[in-house]
Amino acid sequence: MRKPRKKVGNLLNSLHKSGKKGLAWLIDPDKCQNPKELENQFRWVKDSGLDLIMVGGSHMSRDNFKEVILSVKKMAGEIPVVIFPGSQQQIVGDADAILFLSLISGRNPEYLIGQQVAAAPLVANTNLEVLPTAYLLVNHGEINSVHYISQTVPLPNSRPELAQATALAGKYLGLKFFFLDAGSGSGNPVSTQVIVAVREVVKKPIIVGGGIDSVEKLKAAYNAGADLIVLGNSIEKDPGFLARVLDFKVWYNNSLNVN
Ligand code: 1GP
Repeated sequence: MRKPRKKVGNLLNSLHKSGKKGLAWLIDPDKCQNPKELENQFRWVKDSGLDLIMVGGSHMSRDNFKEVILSVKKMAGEIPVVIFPGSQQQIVGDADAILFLSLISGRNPEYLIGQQVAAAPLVANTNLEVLPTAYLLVNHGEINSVHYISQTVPLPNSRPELAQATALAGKYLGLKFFFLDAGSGSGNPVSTQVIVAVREVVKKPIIVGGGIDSVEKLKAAYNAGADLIVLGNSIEKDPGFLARVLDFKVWYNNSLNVN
């Protein structure tokens, strides 16, 4: 088996080390009726400065995962395409990397280790770069698809010390990337207090997503210590939002003087 280049891990680590902020677009394959259309509509993305494209979803009612990955790869050009798997069914070797997640905010063994055991031999047969990632669901108590499907409750936004302890446990377990997610389409994103608390104890890349639908929310998450922000629903609703936040990211990084 060929060893994949550590392209995405290096990219996330260099964002974190430089202080530069990154942006990822999450595509939910279940919402892709026609992947070719997506490819045509977003041809401009390959030259846009977007850092990553993630593909995945907590619930799949279509059998189109590989087809979507292939279309997204064509659209992405040099931008890495990363699988953000909702289950072991979302593993194909045509992407560049996979977030190998453990849902450590939950207490469901199936999402802590069960799916991972089933997925590991499938991943080993690909050239996917594996990104060992602590996955923490955090929000205002809303139950979104991801909570329902995983049968776990989110960490409360109002208790940053619980998120901090959970992230610290992930760090001591050796996980290398940390994803704080409020859940797709969440009414409230992960609180800045939670991001700050996790940032205090984790000197690794922190990815934040869920319910970020304005430049103000994006900026607040960056200021709190997020290295990479993931946007899904806001781009589905308004594709122009992607271009606006990309402009903002350039402005923000220039203002930090870390380029
Ligand atoms: C969901 O973090 C992602 O897992 C993105 O969420 O769709 O709310 O942007 P949104």
